[in-house]
Amino acid sequence: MVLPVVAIVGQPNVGKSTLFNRIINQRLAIVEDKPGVTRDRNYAQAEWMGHKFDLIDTGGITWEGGKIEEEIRAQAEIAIEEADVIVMLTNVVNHVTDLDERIAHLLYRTKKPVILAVNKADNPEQRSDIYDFYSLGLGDPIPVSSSHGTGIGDLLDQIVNDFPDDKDTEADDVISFSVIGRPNVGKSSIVNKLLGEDRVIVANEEGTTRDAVDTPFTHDGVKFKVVDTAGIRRRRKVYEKTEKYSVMRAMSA
Ligand SMILES: Nc1nc2c(ncn2[C@@H]2O[C@H](COP(=O)(O)OP(=O)(O)O)[C@@H](O)[C@H]2O)c(=O)[nH]1
Ligand SMILES: [Mg+2]
Repeated sequence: MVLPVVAIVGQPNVGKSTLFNRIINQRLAIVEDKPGVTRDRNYAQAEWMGHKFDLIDTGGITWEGGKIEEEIRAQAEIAIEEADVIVMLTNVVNHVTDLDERIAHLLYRTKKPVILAVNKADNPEQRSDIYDFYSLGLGDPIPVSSSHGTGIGDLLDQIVNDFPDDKDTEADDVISFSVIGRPNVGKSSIVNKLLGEDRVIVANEEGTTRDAVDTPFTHDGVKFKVVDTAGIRRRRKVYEKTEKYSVMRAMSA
């Protein structure tokens, strides 16, 4: 399964690598007091509330002797190209800087969701000092402290909320099941009855072909996913294959 990609961008020293390590719960990226540290570990898989994703610390993609402008542009380009959700990280200690504004301008080009997080908001005063960041035009700033771990849950909630549906992994509490059986016994009709609507194509005629459909629904507060299997095939060969596939889907669902 292709996972959603989340990229962290921001000027040097705002805490991108600290945030990256915090989210993945490991110290893979090198955190440095000096800006421009090279050879960070850039990619890792992370998970929040059953949603898996790939996280990129774009700030690790620096090169020796590279100009800061070039690095920032490269970060933004990687994020815009590769990410499904972009986190722009700033910090409350520096307030809004020229570089923040330049990064924000680069990110205006994308239609992808951009979340603005304000790092180093270690205490309540700093957390209430984030209103300047509205001027970046990227929506509500989320205060976080990557070194203390505060605000990270709110940020992650927002991140997973912005995942495109087709790449989002389900939470673990979804019960998946399939309805299997011979062609034309009424599998699709049963599924439609369960869903309370005609969401699955029902065909009376032989020769109707279509693929399996995964349909999520909620009943009594419990989340289900019904995998409706392909039904009617005209030729025996195809039919056998389809039924085998249906059973396989049922076992792996
Ligand atoms: N006070 C404070 N310092 C932080 C926080 N996050 C990172 N730092 C510090 O900021 C410096 C730069 O962090 P780093 O993650 O390397 O920044 P990057 O260049 O954006 O990757 C390091 O000294 C970190 O310890 C935070 O939430 N609060
Ligand atoms: Mg870094």
